[in-house]
Amino acid sequence: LEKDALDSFESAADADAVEETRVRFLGAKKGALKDVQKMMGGIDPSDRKAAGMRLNAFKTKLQESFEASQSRLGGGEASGIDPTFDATLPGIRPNVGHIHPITQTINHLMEIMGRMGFEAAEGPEVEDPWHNFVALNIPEDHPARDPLDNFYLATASATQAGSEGSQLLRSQTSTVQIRVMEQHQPPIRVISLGRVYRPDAPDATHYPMFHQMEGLYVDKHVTMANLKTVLRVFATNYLGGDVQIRFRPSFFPFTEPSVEVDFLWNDTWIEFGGAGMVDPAVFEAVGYDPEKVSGFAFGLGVERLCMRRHGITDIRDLYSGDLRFLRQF
Ligand code: FA5
Repeated sequence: LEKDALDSFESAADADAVEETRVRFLGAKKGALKDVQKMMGGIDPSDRKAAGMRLNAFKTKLQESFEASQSRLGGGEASGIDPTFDATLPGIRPNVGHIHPITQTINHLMEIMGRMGFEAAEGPEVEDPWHNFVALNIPEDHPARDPLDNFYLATASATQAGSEGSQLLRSQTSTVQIRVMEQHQPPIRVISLGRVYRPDAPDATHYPMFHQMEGLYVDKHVTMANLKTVLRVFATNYLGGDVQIRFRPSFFPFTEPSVEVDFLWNDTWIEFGGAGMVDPAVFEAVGYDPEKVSGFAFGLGVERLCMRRHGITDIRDLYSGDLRFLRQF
């Protein structure tokens, strides 16, 4: 058996032959060495020790012969390839990230509004009181400018929070309306999607940082009927044909008349945003003639839209960073 085994290892011409020989002699189940081991049980106990030693020596010899043939053929440990490496085992899937549900929502909203001819516009998140308040007809003593309701920046140049030279994280995307109108003449048809910040206590529907979709349409003879149609078409496209939408009279300093926009959700009306006809004072602030143009504007909460569409019941889930939640989108 020994000669047969050693000859076989020596004459093996390729890795397959070496492996075949290994299985034949050293195989854990049916190898010849196993048969010899089984015979040990029948040996007289007084001879068993000597027989065991011989068997071990034989096993080592076979193992050495096997390794020698492996390295002769350039395989095995001698070649630096881990002999336990198995190329057929399934691999470990790398963790690949994906787009956050709010970014997905933003892309979707831009696509829907784009089909209605609205182009995307952007503005900075750090704003001055002119764009966040003054040009939007929000006077100095208005409660919306209260330092307790805004994140004013503690910059070196900042004078008193809320006054002329101060800076703040924008509290609404309506700032972009002003920036667009300052730089372009009508007709204007834009949307702006971005982050806004308010020191609101987090609960199921509020977060201190959230996103708004601002819309602005300025032309000759734009009416409230146009506003309602655009918002209805938008809501049907994003939330489905069966969505119910309601306009409630409201007040914003930068629109007149103003409405609040509600969608029916689980049998309750939920506020999604505000809208209205651009106030003549806003047109004057950007140098437009209110006698010659009219327009509508709206600002909707992006998180609430995303939540309504996907049945998310707590806004905080969106920002928890919990992968079990995020992987669902
Ligand atoms: C405004 O911010 C106005 N600028 C909207 C507007 C634009 C009116 C243009 C007229 C013309 P309001 O403060 O109501 O309005 O906020 C709009 C929406 O933002 C809310 O309806 C709500 O959907 C969302 N929102 C407000 N606060 C939070 C918050 N803390 N967390 C999440 N969403 C919020």
